[in-house]
Amino acid sequence: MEAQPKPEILLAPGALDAALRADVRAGLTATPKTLPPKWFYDDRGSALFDRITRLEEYYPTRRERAILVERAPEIATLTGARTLVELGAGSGEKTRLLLDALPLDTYVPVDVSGEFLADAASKIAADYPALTVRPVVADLEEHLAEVPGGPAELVAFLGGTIGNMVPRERRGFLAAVRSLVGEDGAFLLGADLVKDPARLVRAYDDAEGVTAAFNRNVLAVINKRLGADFRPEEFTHVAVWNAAEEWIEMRLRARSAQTVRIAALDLTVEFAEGEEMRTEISAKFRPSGLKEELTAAGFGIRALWTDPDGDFSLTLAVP
Ligand code: AVJ
Repeated sequence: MEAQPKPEILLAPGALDAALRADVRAGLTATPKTLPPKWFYDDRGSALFDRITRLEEYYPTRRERAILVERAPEIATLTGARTLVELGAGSGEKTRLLLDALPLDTYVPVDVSGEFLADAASKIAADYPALTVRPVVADLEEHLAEVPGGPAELVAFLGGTIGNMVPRERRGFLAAVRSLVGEDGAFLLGADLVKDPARLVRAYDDAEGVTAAFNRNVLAVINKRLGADFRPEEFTHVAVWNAAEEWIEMRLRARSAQTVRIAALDLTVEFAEGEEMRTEISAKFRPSGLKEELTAAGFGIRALWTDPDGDFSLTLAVP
């Protein structure tokens, strides 16, 4: 039996808590109010996201998996990667497609949630006994430069999470990934594509209300971690397509005028009836734009694959 992989922790103690406080204070005192999507993912939020990925309306996970199933052998031949660094390591299901296809000796899952990571890493370690698993707890916005890798590594950022960043954030992030990849690595990026707005909105406003519960859960997270008294059921889930920016926006709309107290911040916030607070952007891309952004960050495009319906993309970028 392999020893349990022990996560390497790049996050300073208390750093996440400080980031949550700073984000909530800045977001709730801004006009319009906003909250970053990063805080959706406590245990309940992660379980709700997991349900989202299996919804009929939410196509990205299935489409990306289909591309991976088809292209994993090519990714293996084109990169010959021995180390896989996975940024924002998911629940591991798509990861396994890469682990099965690549001649890896090391897998480095990187995630901000230590518990989630330790759990996912030990499952992988148990199923791939010949693989060295080195989980790293890190904030992707802060610690990319310190993530350990190795020569001939493949850095993967799957799921379309790049869509959570605005263009300026993407520029900084892609530049940091470019440094991480070095001169003989490669970068595998999953990104959702622009399509019929009605389908996009449905993917973010499902009939069962799972996405609505996921969206409201951020209020429960703030209640629990910062002693706030949000009443999540007093907020309506809203998903809109912003055609100018080409992103989906999720918002929470106050059903009534209300006052919310955030004890840990000594902050009181007023909501007007109908006031909307943005909780997530999920940018959708065009292949041309993806290529431009990657090229601007210093990458060359080795391949850009989509599923047969052209819904989702997987780009293999190289130095
Ligand atoms: C995990 C950021 C890729 O943007 O599609 C799913 C999150 N939000 N439904 C996405 C999400 C609402 C998801 N990402």
